[in-house]
Amino acid sequence: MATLTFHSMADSAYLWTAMLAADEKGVDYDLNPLVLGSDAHLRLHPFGKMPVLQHGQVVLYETLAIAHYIDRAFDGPPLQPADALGQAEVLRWISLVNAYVFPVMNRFVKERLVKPAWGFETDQAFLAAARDPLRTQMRVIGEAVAAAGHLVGDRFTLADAFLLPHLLFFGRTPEGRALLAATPAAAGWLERMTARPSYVDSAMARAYGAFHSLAADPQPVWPLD
Ligand SMILES: N[C@@H](CCC(=O)N[C@@H](CS)C(=O)NCC(=O)O)C(=O)O
Repeated sequence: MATLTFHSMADSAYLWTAMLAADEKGVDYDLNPLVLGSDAHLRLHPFGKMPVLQHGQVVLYETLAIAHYIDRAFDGPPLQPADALGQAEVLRWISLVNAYVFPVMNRFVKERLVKPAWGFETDQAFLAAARDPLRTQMRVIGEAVAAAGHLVGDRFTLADAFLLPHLLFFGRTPEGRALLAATPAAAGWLERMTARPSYVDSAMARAYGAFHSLAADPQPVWPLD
């Protein structure tokens, strides 16, 4: 039996963050697939979100708490700086991903790739309105990683683990590819993150592979300048 169990659907971006934290720490885990909104799911997470972590008797939901727990409960490289400012910067990035990146970048990918593939109509107004926030997000990400190679300082932290799934997905859209090409520091960060042993041949990389068949309409939804 693995040390940790994640209760989640396999393609959850937040699950991928939690798995990445475990892989960076060298902690093994397995996945208990959840049916969204099922009784079993709501017993584990009253708000019907995922992932949920189980470690023996410990059951935790909310990815920030899960990732923090994994970092503190196990040996392995620390995934947060020890100093007050470094920790605050990691928390700021996690907050930024939760408050701005997830609602815009993740939804953009769903509208652009997933909905058409599943036969649902895309919300064009959302796609158009996402342009400016996405440009701001990419600029801020690029500036951060240009400074020392990672979102916070020169080492992998939980901040990187929170952002990676979203930039990976976004890079599958023409708009994401264009913004990455225009932000070489962010593109370089993505390349380095996906070359890490925690990503190569990981459960996350395998789950992400399932999305490779989804192709966005190549016609850009905004000018790719
Ligand atoms: N605040 C939660 C958010 C988790 C979340 O939104 N997960 C998505 C999957 S990436 C989810 O559960 N989606 C199902 C839904 O919203 O119905 C956390 O940090 O864990």
